[in-house]
Amino acid sequence: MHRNEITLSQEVGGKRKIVQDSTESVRQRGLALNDRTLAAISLSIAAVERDTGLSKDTLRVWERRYGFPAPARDGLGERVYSLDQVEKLRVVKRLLDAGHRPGRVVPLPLADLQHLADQTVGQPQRGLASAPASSDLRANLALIRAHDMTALRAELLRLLSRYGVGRFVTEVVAPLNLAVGDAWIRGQMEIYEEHLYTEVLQVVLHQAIAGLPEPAEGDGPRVLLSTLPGEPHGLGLLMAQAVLALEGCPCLSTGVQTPLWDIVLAARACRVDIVALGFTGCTPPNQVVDNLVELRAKLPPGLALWAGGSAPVLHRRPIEGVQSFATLDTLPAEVQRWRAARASP
Ligand code: B12
Repeated sequence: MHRNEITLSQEVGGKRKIVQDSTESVRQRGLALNDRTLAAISLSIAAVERDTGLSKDTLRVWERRYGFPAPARDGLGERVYSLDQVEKLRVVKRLLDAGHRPGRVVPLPLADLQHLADQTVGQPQRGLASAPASSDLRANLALIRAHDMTALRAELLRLLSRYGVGRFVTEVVAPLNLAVGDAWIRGQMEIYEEHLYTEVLQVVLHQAIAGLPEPAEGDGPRVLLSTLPGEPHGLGLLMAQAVLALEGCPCLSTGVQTPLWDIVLAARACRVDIVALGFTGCTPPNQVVDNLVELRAKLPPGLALWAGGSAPVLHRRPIEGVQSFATLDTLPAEVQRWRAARASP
């Protein structure tokens, strides 16, 4: 069966009819379906695994440990899950991805889970309310939800030319990222919509960077940007690259998930002064620290190692030989500091 496909059994003209459908389209057409039809929808454990990203083992363990999910059994004694249970599992999965523990979230009723999702993202309009161009951002969010990527690109390019690269990155893109992430936690945005958004934003940020003057020969610091394996988020990195390029730094990016040893090789071959990495909370804290300690030991002592992003561990306590950045605001001053240190004998 195709991904997310489920079995709908409907009574049609007195006969039982089996219909294959996806949970996505059932959700979208939900209002058109009557309660009897919805009650008849059931998913196999394999379909639930595909739909939620929760493994069959996890589903069975939770059933034993927390009494949820509580699947019915079909004629063959196999587990079958109602649409309501799958909806709740999707919310649970989002909260787990955002860092909550199963013991805390799985036993909660759906209303409490939704409340927890709201608390997890903080203020209801976190990203939007703080942005000077909040009405523009609301419009951009609506374009993502409408899947109008052509209009989104045009709108972002308009904001880029209105605010300039620096303000565009910190005042338009940063709050929009927060708003998109929050919408996903709340279940108002799907992962494929995050992908659509990322693709458009990458094009616009690359265009912004390409439009900046080339650094003069001999300008520094030369910066190599990347993320390590396990960290798929590259927008923070691209935003950092835009700010660095605006400061006149020659930048090289290997994109996301470059093996540690390749970063060492690239840093040496490209004669960079700084290696700059991005981390979100998706990379386990121990992995962040271990990787940074290992990389620090493998890089020449004179080469700076910068680490930015929302991974909490970066900002908890300093890692020797690593400079951490919680936002992009301090980046220009740090570039100046690097230049001043190089200029002084
Ligand atoms: C787009 C996006 C995706 C895209 C990424 C595509 C890509 N090529 O980048 C896709 C769809 C692939 C994705 C996947 C996932 N994502 Co995602 N994603 C996002 C989103 C909306 C923006 C991504 C991003 O790059 N953020 C990172 C940067 C822009 O933000 P930042 O870390 O706060 O960094 C700031 C500064 O620190 C600085 N900075 C960042 N890096 C650097 C580097 C340097 C050198 C410097 C100086 C500064 C700096 O710049 C930023 C300024 O705003 C965020 C929402 C958010 N709030 O960020 C979620 C988010 C990061 N994703 C999240 C999650 C949970 C996931 C998934 C597990 C599930 C999902 N949402 O699909 C998977 C990961 C799968 C895996 N293999 O691990 C969570 C992480 C939660 C946590 N535990 O911390 C977030 C925060 C959403 C949320 N609100 O929960 N995601």
